[in-house]
Parts: sequence; C-alpha cells; structure tokens
Amino acid sequence: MKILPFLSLLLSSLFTFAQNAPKPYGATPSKRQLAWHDVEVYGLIHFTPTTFENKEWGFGDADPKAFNPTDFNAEQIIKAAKAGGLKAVILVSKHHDGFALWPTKTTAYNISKSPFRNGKGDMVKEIEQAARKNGLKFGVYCSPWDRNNALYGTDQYLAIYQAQLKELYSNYGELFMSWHDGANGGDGYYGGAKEKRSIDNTTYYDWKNTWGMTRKMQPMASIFSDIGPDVRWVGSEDGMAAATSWATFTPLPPEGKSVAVPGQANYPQSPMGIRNGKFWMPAECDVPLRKGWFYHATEKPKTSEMLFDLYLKSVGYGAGLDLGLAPDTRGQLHDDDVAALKGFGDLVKHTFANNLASGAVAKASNTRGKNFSSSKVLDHNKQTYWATTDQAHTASLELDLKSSKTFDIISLQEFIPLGQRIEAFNVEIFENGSWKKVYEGESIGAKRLIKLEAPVTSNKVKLNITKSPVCITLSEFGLYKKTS
Ligand code: FUL
Ligand code: CA
Repeated sequence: MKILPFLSLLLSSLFTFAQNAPKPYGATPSKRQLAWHDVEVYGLIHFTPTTFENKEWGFGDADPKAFNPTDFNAEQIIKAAKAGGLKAVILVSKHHDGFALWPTKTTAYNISKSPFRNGKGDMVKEIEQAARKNGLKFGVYCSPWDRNNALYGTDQYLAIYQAQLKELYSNYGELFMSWHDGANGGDGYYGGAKEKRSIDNTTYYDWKNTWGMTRKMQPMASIFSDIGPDVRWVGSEDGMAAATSWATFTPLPPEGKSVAVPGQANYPQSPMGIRNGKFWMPAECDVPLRKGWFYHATEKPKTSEMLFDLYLKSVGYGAGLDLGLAPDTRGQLHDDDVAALKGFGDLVKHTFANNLASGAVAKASNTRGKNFSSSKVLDHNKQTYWATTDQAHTASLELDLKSSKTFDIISLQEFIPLGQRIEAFNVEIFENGSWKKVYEGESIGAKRLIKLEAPVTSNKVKLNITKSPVCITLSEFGLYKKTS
C-alpha cells in the first residue's frame, strides 16, 4: 500500500469520526436567530402622545406638551413584564405619529419638547436601563411612516429615518431586535400640510441599505418585518401561528406585483411558513395584551389562561410571542395588566417546572452512536441531541417513565442548528396492555408543545417519527401537567 492513499484514508476516517454529527438540512438559523429563538416571549411597549389622545394611530399633530405622564416608572413596567416571563422588550421609540421618545437631533418633534423630566428626559434610555437591570434584552421599533414630518413623502425623508435608526443603534447598547412594520403612507399632519401622502413602498425606504446599517451597527439584532429577513410576521395580530409551522420561508410578492417588501407581500403562507423555503425565517406572533396597542381605559387585558393558550400556539408552534404592553397615562401598566402578566408567567413557570419525563429511560430504534444517544433528549440541554444514522429517516423513541405519570402537555424540540428536518410524527401511550395513539402531527422545529384535550396517565410513552427527508435529530422530549 502506498503511504499517501493510506494516510488520506486514515485522515478522512478520523475526520468523519470527529464530524459524526448529521449534515445540516436546508436553510439553517444564524447565530442571531438562534439567540432570538432562546427569547421566546417578549414585549412591545406603545407609549407616546397617542396614549394621551386615547387613539391607536396619532395623526402627528399632538402638542408635545400633552406627553405628560403623571408617574412614569420604567421599573414598574419592566418588573411586570419579567413576572410575565418576558425575556426582552421592544420599545416603540417612534410610532406613526412621529414623536421621538429620545432627544433626537433629527426632528424637533421629540421628548425634549415635552414636560417629561422638564424636557431633559430620554425614555428610550430609561426603559433600556430598567430592562437590562432586570435581565431583559432590549430592542427598538422606529416607525418608517411619520405623520408629523413635513418631509415625509419627499426624497429627503429617508436620510432622516436612517439617522434616527443610527441614533438608536448607537446609544442604547446591544439590541436583540430591530422591529419594522409595513404601515406606510396615508393622511397625516406632515408639518401642517394635513394631506394624504403616498409613497412607493418598494423603493422609498431602500430597505437593502437601511438594513445594511442595522447589520453593520447591530449585528446581533434580528430584523423583523412582514418579510424578515430574520423574523417574519405571522400574518395576523392574533398571536398565533399554524399548528404545522415551518421556520423556513421564501418571501413572495402579492399577486400582480413583482417584489415583496414590508407592507406589500403575499401573506397566506405566513402563519405556516414554507416547507423547504429558501431562508430560515421563523414567525413572530404579535398581539396586544389588551384589544389595542395603546392604552384605552375601556379595554381589558386578556386573561392569563388566554395568554397561556396563545403561548401554546406561538412558542409551542416554533414561533415567538410578542405581547403588546400599553402603559396608561401615569406611565405605568394598569393593575389588571400586571395581574394578567403575573398569572400568565406563573402558569408557564409552574407548568414547565416539573418535567414528568425526568428520570425516565429513553430507548431508540436507531442511534447514531454514543454522542447522539437517546438519553440526550432527557438531559434538559437543547445543545445535546439524539440523532439517527444517515440512512434512518424514520425511528421510534420510547420513554419508560418507571411509574405512572399523568400529563397533558408533550414538549418536543429538534436540534435546529441542523435545520428543520422532521415532517411527520405521532405520539403513543401505553394503556391497558397496548399502545394507543394520542397525537399525530407534522412539524416540530424549535419547539412543539402539544396540549392534549384531557390528561392521560401512563408509564410508557412513544414518539414515532414517520417522515423525514434526512436522518433525525431531537434535542428534548418533555411531559408536563398544566397547572391552574
Ligand atoms: C402595526 C402598527 O400599525 C400598529 O399601530 C402597531 O404599532 C403594530 C405593532 O404594528 O404595524
Ligand atoms: Ca438534550
């Protein structure tokens, strides 16, 4: 044997051994998207002069003096969010009314013209600091549509908008998200013109270069819009994705148009995503805690049970839950909101505190080897995972729970750094001497929470993966009983 081929054989087998992990499948998440997936539940705070006008969309003509919270308390808002289990907040730093909550150099229509902190305040800073102090991440939403700005609609406005983003990206630390919406153009104050202005949203905001700035200045900020690029809108403001949800997506233009941009896209696929879509682009389910995004005394927050249900239908379908928080005219969250958040946070915390699969023994029909053994689904670590050999595209994983357990939530997680692989599965429980199917589904992804109609009791549970284009990965398999 010649030494060279022998050496290369040796090297390549060593290499395969070290690289024994499955090959990635399809589009995979970036580092910033993986960080976003970890957040799961976050908040979107709306608080501008619009709050004091009791409106949803300020026209852009409110007197800055109207922005006068009687008892603003960033810590109160953040602590309530934290009790709700939110891991981050996004502050609407400028909404469609154009009022900037920080002392920007780009427009006179900003917080320095209000009585807040005698014109010396910076609400973006106060919220940011309170968030960080309490261990929450921070992000911003700066509305591209600006109903106050005299230059809106002209070719001079984009530079103003970009300068606003630049200030927000420079002065408030690392942002976990930069949130951009598609509400564009229409009537407004526009420096007193009080007219209707329309823009061509395919070109006006030059998203390619605008988001180029985001990438450069805030590389860890996931960019949200109707069409991603990092996180896509789920297509409604109801707070839920589709049960079968793919994190992959290819933004498509609406019928009759040639490009997809925020405010103009094809939305029917947004709740479910697109299997084998070009990009990893998970969904964000945004929904206000109350009926509107802004505080209105006549509205009530959703109950904690409703919020838990939305959690199951967003985070539990591999998406993120972005909950709208609306401080009242004091500049605090209403007691009812605080209670709803706390109730929701407790439901999630207590339900998922007790994994009934802990201490079980996992047995798989196929395993890729020691580093990918079935026990990896029970180690409470989503970085470790069970995987099958390259040839095994279907497999079963049985949990011996050692004693009878009663549960009504099944939690499954794929190892998403290698892509979303599984296309069909079912879950069986062992009951009266035979296996009984309790659930059948398609996608798993970052997290799949299955709420059974009624609790079941069993000492053995089996997951059957019945369809996958490639070998299987599974990070975690948990069983829970919802608390009340
Ligand atoms: C939408 C806006 O038009 C609403 O006012 C709100 O800010 C919501 C979160 O996004 O695009
Ligand atoms: Ca694991």
